[in-house]
Amino acid sequence: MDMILDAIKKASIEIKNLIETGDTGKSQNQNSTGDTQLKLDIASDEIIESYFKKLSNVKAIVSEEQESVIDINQNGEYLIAYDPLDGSSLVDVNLSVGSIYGIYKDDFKGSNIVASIYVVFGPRVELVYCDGVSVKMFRLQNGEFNYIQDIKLYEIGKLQAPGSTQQCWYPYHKTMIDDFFKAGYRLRYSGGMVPDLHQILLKGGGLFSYPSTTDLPKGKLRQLFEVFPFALVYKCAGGGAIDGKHDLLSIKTLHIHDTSPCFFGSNDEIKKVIEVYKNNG
Ligand code: P6P
Repeated sequence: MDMILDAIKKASIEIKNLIETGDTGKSQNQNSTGDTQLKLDIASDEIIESYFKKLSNVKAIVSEEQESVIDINQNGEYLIAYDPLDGSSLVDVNLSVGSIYGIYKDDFKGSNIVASIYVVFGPRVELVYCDGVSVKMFRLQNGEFNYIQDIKLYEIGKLQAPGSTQQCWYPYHKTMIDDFFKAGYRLRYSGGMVPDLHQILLKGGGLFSYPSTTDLPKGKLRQLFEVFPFALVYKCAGGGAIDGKHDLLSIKTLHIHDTSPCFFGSNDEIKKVIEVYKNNG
């Protein structure tokens, strides 16, 4: 795992430089889910893939920016699914973005995830590593990633990050979101999954939701390289991660670009979601 972590650190330093100086324009290409790819998406993906291709312990990789699985080394121990630059369109308005990595063994599915890493490119570059037990944060300082702290969630939080288009929410979901705000939760939503989830973790708790909606019944966020990596982080930080009814790491993956409705949060908030969704959705 150290070789993978080291490769991600080196790739992240190159991606940081790319964000600061690269072309943020659109490419002529679309990714597998039909999103127009930004030049930053493609360039970040190329950087990461170039590092992973050198690792003897990596069997195959899956990227949000590429249609199919890429075989690396048939004797490799690990499978990696990654989103090279999630929320890349936010770079144009100078908001934080991030990379997300899920490390799997034997098969690309939630129950086989063994570690996750995400990197936040914001005022500071921070890397969070979850080995399935603890959640550790590192900060880029003078070219090195230095350990800063372990991350733990309180049983209840204060922040709410309600994703997707509100007009497409089901009534029971809208009522639940409104009830959290009536209880005094503060709205914290930038449209970037990585900084939005990182903020809730560092502030001790709350709820991030990207539900099933009338326009996206299976949600928007991808299982292998967005949902499952953060599900592992939130569970290891002492919180929960569900699709409304089930533990996210127990759901089935039929295709490498499958999505899932998702809720990440402190235990008290997750219990409230389960209460609302047990008779709905
Ligand atoms: P919406 C960014 O495009 C992204 O994939 C995630 O980073 C983010 O949480 C979500 O989409 C935002 O989607 O529909 O709320 O704008």
